[in-house]
Amino acid sequence: MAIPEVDQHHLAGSIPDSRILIIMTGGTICMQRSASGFVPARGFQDCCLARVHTFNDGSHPLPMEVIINAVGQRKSYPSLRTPPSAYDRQVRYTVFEFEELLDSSSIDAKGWAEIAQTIYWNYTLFDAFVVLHGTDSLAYTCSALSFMLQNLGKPVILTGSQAPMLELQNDAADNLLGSLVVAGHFMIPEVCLYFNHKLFRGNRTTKVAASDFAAFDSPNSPPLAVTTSMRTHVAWDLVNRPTSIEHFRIQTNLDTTRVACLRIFPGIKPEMVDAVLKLEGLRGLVLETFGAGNAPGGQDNAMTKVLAQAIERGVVIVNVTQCLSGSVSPVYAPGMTLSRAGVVAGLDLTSEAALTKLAYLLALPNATAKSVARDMSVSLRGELTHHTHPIFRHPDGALPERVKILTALSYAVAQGDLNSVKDILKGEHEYLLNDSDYSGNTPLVRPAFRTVMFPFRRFSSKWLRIPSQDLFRIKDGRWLTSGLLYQHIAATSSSVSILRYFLLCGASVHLRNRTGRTPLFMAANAGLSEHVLLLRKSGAHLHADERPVAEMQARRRPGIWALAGIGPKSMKERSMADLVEEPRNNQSAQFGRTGAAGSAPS
Ligand code: ASN
Repeated sequence: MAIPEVDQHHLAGSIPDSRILIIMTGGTICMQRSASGFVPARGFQDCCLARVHTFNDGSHPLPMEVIINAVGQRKSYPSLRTPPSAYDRQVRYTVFEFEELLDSSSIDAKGWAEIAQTIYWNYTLFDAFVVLHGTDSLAYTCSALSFMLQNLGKPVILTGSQAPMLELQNDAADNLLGSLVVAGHFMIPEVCLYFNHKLFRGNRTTKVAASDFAAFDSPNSPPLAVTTSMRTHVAWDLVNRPTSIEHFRIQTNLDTTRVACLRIFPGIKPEMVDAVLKLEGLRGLVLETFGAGNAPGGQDNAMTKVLAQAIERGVVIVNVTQCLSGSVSPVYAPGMTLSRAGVVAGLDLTSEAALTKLAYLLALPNATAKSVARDMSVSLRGELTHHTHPIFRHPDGALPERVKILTALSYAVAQGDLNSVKDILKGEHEYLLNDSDYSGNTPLVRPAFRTVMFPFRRFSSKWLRIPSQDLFRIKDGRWLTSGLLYQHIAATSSSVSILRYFLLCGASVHLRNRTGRTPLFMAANAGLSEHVLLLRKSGAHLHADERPVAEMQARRRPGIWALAGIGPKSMKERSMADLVEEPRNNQSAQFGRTGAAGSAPS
């Protein structure tokens, strides 16, 4: 039997490729000159990428299949492979172009739904998604998608450029390559924006420059990652992860036609505000106020009355600041008056996030003005800052201390001892679970020895054999742990409750170890049906590269592999059965993954 293409690559000694779907929506990045100015042009992969060595190593990989509609129709697209990165990994990708390529000033909720659906249909076929988009409305699209994609377990990175890829001097190549490297190497399961060497949480961004290459910023939230020279430094303690046992799903019907945004200015007339608030059908208004959330007027002032009457009629009014950074807080009398009138404090939401969040919340089934007003001040996807959130930082611990902790943890997992696991992870050590990536994102210790013996003198008299490559990697001369260890060991641990605990703490079900195996594969291979079911419930699926091997295994043990998603239906039918499942509109579930990075369930 022919060895699958990816395995041949694997046998050559490299880390398995990452598979990325690039979704092209338009924007300057793909534009060409025309008589009427720059306009989007088709054929981006052939024109702009195939001839450039950094985007094409010339290895002619097989085509990639892309699902192009809700009934699961697949189409093959030519794929390209980047040369190996500094982390010794190659990224294989294909560009899927939307039928109509847009200048992003024309995008609306329909375009956002198209992006969300394309990701949803292709979720199990790719490791990550890069969306190419114009910069004008990019921050709005990032914010909208962050709410539309629920229980997201894989990276979705949006980017674009200020100058087209085909211009001699451009930022397009750097932005796209940086996005591919981050998406293909680091498990950051959020909707992000990559621009000018920085990765931002998408719903915190705003466009700050009309033509500078440093076009975006996220003034109230530090970047999630920064690329310097050949390395990417991820702020793992800031990364949000899904922390509920649920599938990825989408909500596409945003109520954008009944929300509006109004900027207060000195001398603005109450009648003007009233006219906006009385627009037919209006259900939500983002009010951009001065400083810490102040607007003209006093207690019995006409402006305050206009706002209070609208709130009485059921319009949700959200107060955000016109300032680039900082939060709305009722410290001054005018701000206090607004909140007494029922205006919701949007804290440090950007206008883009406030507007799209309103549209999202208003479209939820059973949404009321009261529920929307309440949820506008709560962080759903890290879009605003709760000052009470705990933040777990990575201490620059010396190796021996970390080894002790890790060794104890591995031992407890291997023994199925949940109480010890909780004890070890408690408090400051919870950051360990967030310190995970696609194995190989930094050079792993790749010694000749496949396993390492760790002494447990402090914890026990025993020694433990652990595959070294799953334990440590070295980054900039420092030893760091790989979170892979826990998911993978837990997937085959005798205790399913440890696996559940890790999942509720935000452990990723999609990470693969150095041999390209997911926790689901390992659990199925070990014949652990309860573990397999729990992983599937949490959105785990076999990686496209694992399927050929899994299908062979399924001939011997069909039962367990059927639970993992292989047969008795054909592979195609089964993955489609997963995919076409209607997104559930379970409101309580929407808020299941909102905890701060590293926050653990009690
Ligand atoms: N007008 C362009 C767009 O948003 C601007 C850009 O992409 N730099 O599509």
